[in-house]
Amino acid sequence: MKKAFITGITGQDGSYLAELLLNKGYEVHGLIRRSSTFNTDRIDHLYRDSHEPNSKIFLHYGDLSVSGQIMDLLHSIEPAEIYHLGAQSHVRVSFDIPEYTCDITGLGTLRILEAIRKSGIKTKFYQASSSEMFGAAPPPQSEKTIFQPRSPYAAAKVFAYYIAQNYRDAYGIFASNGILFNHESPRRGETFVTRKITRAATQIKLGLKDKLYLGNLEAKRDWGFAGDYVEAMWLMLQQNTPDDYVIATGETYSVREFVQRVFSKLDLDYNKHVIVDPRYFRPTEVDVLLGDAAKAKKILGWKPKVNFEKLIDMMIASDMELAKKEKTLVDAGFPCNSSERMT
Ligand code: NAP
Ligand code: G4F
Repeated sequence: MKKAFITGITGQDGSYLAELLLNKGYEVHGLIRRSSTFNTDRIDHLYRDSHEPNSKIFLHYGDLSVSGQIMDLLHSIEPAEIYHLGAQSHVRVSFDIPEYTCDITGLGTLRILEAIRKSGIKTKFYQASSSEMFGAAPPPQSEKTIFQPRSPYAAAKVFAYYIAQNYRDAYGIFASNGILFNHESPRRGETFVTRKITRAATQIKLGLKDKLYLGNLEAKRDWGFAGDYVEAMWLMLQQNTPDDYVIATGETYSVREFVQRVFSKLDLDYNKHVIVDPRYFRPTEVDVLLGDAAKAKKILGWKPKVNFEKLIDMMIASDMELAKKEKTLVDAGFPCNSSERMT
C-alpha cells in the first residue's frame, strides 16, 4: 500500500486530495495544527479512529514553523509521495502578517525539502505553487511567463517555487511545482471572495442578512473546481520525471460577473445588496489571471471537468443548505452569526 503525507490536510485542497488518495487505496498521513477549537471539519467524514482496524488515515500534530518534527515524521512514515499544501494562503492577510506568511508559506517548503534531503527517504514532492506568483504579468500566463509577484504571499510562493526547483537540480529530489490558478468549492474558506459571495447571497435570499461588503469588483480570475485540481496534483507525482505545470480552466471572469451571476440565479439584484468597502482593497492588486494549461493537457492528460456555471451552482446549492439550517435556528430564537468576517 502506497503511503502519502499531506501538509494542509484540513484545508480545502487537503480534504479533496485525502479523499482522492483514500479512494485509490493509499494510506494517508496528514499534518494538523493543534487548535483550541476543532479544525478538522473538512475531513471528519474521512477520519476513522486509529484504534479501529483498517484505518487508512492518520493525523499527526505539527507546524510548518518547526523543522525537527517534520524530519522525525518523514523519517518514521517514509511516504512515497508528499503533497505540501500547508500555507498561510490568504493574499489580503499576507499584507497584515508578512513575516509570518513568509515563514510558513516560503520557509515551510524549505523545511520539508531539507527534511527529505537529510532523512534520505526516497519520495516524490509536490509544491503547491500559485498563479498569484504571476502578479502583474499580462495574460494568458503559462509555465514560460516571468513572475511579477504583487503581495508578500506571492513573494513567499516564488521563493518556495525556486527552492523546490533548486533541490531538484542540486540533490536530484523529485520535486514538482503545480502552478494552480484559483480553485473553489463548497469547502472554500469563507473569507475568499467566491465563497464569501455564495454564503452571503444565500443568507440574503432567506432574509438572514441584507448587505454584502466587498472590495475590488473589477479583478478577474480563472476559477476552477478544487476537486478537479487535486487530480492534477496526483498526476504530477505519477510521472517518471519531475516538472512544473500550470493548472487552469482557460476562462476568466471578474468578481463583478461572479456576484452578478450568483445573485441573478437567486432572483436577486446585486446592486441592491452589494456595497464596496475599501477595507477589502489590497495595497497592490493582481488585475487579471488567465491560465494556459496546454502543457498539463498534453503531458498529464488533465483537463477540468467542472465549468464556471456548474461551480457556481454547486456552491450555491451547498450554501443554501447551510442557510436553511441557520434559518431554522433563527426561527427558533437563536441568534444568526451573519456578521462581517475580518477579511
Ligand atoms: P487553505 O484552505 O487555506 O488550507 C491551508 C492549510 O494549511 C490548512 O490545512 C491550514 O491548517 C494549513 N496551515 C496553515 N498554516 C499552517 C502551519 N503553520 N502549520 C501547519 N499547517 C498550516 O488553502 P487551500 O485553498 O486548500 O490551498 C492549498 C495550497 O494551495 C496552499 O498552499 C495555497 O497557498 C495553495 N494554492 C491555493 C489555490 C486556491 O485557489 N485554493 C491556488 C493556488 C495555490 P488549519 O486548517 O489549521 O488552518
Ligand atoms: O478570493 P480571493 O481572496 O483570492 P486570491 O487573492 O486570488 O487568492 C487565492 O487564489 C490564489 C491563486 O491565484 C491562491 F494562491 C491563494 O492562496 C488564494 O487561494 O480574491 C480574489 C479577488 C481579488 O482580486 C480580490 O481583491 O477578489 C477580490 N475581492 C474583492 N472583494 C475580494 C473581496 N477578495 C476577498 N478575499 N474578499 C473580498 O471581500
